[in-house]
Amino acid sequence: MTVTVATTPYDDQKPGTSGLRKKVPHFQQPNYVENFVQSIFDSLEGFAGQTLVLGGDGRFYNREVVQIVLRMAAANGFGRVLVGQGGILSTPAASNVIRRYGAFGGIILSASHNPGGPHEDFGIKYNIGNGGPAPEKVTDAIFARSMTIDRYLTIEAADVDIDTIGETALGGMTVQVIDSVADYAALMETLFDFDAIRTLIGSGFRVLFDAMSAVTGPYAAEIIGRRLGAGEAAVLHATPLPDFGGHHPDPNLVHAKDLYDRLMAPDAPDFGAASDGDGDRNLIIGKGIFITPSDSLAMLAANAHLAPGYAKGLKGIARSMPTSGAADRVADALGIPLYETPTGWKFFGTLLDAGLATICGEESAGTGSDHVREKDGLWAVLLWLNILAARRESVAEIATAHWARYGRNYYARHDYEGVDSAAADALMAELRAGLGSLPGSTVAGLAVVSADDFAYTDPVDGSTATKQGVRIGFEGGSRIVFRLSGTGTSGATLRVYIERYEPPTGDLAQETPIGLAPLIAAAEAVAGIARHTGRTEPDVVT
Ligand code: G16
Repeated sequence: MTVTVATTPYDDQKPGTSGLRKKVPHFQQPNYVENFVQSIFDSLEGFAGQTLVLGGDGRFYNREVVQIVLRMAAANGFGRVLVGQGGILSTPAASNVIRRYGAFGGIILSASHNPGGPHEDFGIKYNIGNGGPAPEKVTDAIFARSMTIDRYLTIEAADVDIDTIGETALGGMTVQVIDSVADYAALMETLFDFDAIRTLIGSGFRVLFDAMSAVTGPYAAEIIGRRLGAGEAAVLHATPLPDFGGHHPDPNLVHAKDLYDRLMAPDAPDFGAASDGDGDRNLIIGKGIFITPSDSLAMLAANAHLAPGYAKGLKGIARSMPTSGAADRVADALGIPLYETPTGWKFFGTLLDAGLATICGEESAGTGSDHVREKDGLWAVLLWLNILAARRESVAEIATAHWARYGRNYYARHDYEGVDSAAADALMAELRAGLGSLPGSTVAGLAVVSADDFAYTDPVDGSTATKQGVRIGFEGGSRIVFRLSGTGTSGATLRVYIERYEPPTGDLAQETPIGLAPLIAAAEAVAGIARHTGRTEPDVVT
């Protein structure tokens, strides 16, 4: 029986870069989850009798929210919900399920790479029928509705068994519990040459994948461990835990340091990789060499034709603005367009749907293609393995040859986390106010040639996004970008992206911090990071 429950709005349910992310106790406030979910449903039209996909990264509170959403979906008139077994679906797997079964949309429960647990982070995100994150016009509508909401709909019913594959009736709706891995693994088999990768691994090539006690464990165990024959020991931290074992499931050099150390050791495996909480990010480390996400995008794009799914070539490449220009050079060489979008995978959706881009990537450890509408951690790992199997060269050899041909974009991102929001806003405001006078000036000895605040017009639907990051260009093609993260849950996170291009004839083997030192000094000089935030060092460098 449908029940209408009176509620009052919360004023902080504005989705960020990727859905609504808050601390668990924040989500546990009375009606907080219900308000947001009802605001999603109230912003959509035409879903009566349709299918919704539901799953999450298994973090603390996942199972409880699955039950809340199931009851509300039934009350709101969905015909069927496809839910991953145990409430588990990686973000790319959820995107695939939405597309494969022609679902109306999906709700993904995740705070991505943020830590999990009773006092850590949780998140709710809505994806549309193309399988991708809701575009801003939808998230704006959800937020607007959340500000006026006065009731939500649910049904009185016991919890559904979400651990057993099969169908259950819930009110007038069917709940179908599906295998979390099967459809995704089948999709990967259509894109990559599993035989060639199996042969590579069979010949003694050693792979180590760190699932970081997060959602990719079961996916990697099935695909890398079983189907590709690397064995159980090739997948570290393979069991998803509600608190990710107390770690940040963030595949970067800080939080995946153990993996990094193992790949730098004398007896290192040939290839190391990791993925994040919800399985959409990736970290790629070859024996003795870390590949930055921006370089990984460029190298994957340059070699993608070696995988069966991309043998016909790429239609275009898209990258977020702060991502380095390494992929631009590959697009140039391939004679295909390069699209520069704001940060947020949602901005790639229209380009992928319109067939303008095949491969997309972001500096924030995300790469993916038109096979789904999310970035995809395991996909990137498998494409790398396919390329390694086809070229029979090491990661280091592939990277060195790439730089020798295209030049190298030295790149680092400095994150200042948990900064006082007012201080971070003041820093950005001051930067914006000074943009007009920067070109032609010199900062810490470097000549500024351009300065602006990135604005974007989507070439497909004409939608616009402004204030997407302050970028300062220097003579010789170096660049610093400043923006505030849209995914944090406490205070503000200032991101400073630093890039310097070295042509093929230049020094391609510098240590990155040394290569970037003059720009790091310029970032401080132009933005007054220490003056505004009190911080003299970033918390995380990636
Ligand atoms: C999300 C978005 C990405 C974005 C990243 C960082 O990733 O999907 O497109 O690059 O956040 O965003 P920000 O710099 O605003 O924190 P994820 O993996 O957290 O879902």
